[in-house]
Amino acid sequence: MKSLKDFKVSEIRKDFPILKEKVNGKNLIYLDNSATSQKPNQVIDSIKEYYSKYNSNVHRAIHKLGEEATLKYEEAHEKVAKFINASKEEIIFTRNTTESLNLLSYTLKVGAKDNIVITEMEHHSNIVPWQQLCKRTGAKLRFIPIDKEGKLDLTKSPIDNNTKIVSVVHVSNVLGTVNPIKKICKMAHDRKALFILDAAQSAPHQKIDVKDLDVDFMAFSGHKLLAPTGIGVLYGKKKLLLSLDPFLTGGGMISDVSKNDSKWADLPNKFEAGTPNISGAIALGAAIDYIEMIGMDEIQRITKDLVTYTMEKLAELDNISIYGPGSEDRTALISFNLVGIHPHDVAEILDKEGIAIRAGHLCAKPLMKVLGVNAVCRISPYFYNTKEEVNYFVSSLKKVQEVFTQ
Ligand code: C6P
Repeated sequence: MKSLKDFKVSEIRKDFPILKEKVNGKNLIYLDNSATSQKPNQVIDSIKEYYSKYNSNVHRAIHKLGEEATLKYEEAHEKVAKFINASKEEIIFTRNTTESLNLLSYTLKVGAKDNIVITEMEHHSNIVPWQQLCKRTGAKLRFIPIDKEGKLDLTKSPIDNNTKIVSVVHVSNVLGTVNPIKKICKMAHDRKALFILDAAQSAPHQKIDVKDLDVDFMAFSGHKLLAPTGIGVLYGKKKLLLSLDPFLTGGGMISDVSKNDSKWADLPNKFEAGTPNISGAIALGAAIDYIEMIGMDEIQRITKDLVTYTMEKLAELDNISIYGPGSEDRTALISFNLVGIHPHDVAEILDKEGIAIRAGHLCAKPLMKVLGVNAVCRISPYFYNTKEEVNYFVSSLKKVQEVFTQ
């Protein structure tokens, strides 16, 4: 018999048209939400509405359509600001987490005697920009190591008086580990270093209060939280954003231009050069409305419950390695390997069953090296997934093992 909660999920699923699709002749079971989430009708409709009813540029036009587009675009800044407890001028729209982190790596200043601290569990987007900054300036890149469980070993933190930037992932896209951000942020601030949070994997799953965490900057992507691709967010404390030079220059980000000089526009426009992704920003606002309608606490509860359930079911399998900590310290996702079977083979066979998971190095090659593997399989449920889907996934994994042991 269906419980009230199951009923609610079945209602929620009706909002996501793609979940009715067949893949390889089978019902789609989408378990790759950490790569990108699916989109509800409310988000898809908001894009259609923009293009069919008030498509126009923002901050430029005197006409009615331009006014409406500008109003909705500004409203999107406000919704994102409220979502993370920031103010509107502290929200910069970018393309994604990667661009937000690059913006910082090109605008923050470090010198040859300084160091930048990240961790062994970072996504390439929170490694490569800092490597490049170090190459440009002579600064050193240092890593907080992970322990055997897949948690950060803060007793071995390299943060010192020469650390200028500490940039850390909130939830690892490989291990699912939820890091103790308040604690690491304080460690950075105690040494007068800036703290940057990569919230790409946490923003879709939990409430984030930038004031409570006291992070200086935070980056996340819209596409992992129900919004379209091509819209991302950089949050920054107002006084810090005011102190930085702009990243990209040109139209939309100036207050005055003469032949030889320019003055910057107020925040956030100073960091939003050129025509922005207007429909993407509006759709991100619609995605936030949807998340708030369901309730972030409820989303967190459903996903956490699914992750815990999946961990229990996977424990029934022989010859499986699961990476990262137990359910109490993780959220959102589970990476694993079936002994003797390449992750790409696992993903390919599951795909024939209509099940979408991710397999590969997950854009975290340094972490793969620490784990002693080249690749992993990853399942990442979201609040519209069900235990029935998890059951089918686990029984299909058992079949994969049978195929390879024949
Ligand atoms: N991780 C994954 O399947 P972009 O591509 O800019 O929207 O997000 C980059 C990024 C940054 N940090 C973390 C922790 C991430 O997980 C990601 C994206 C996807 O794991 C795509 S590789």
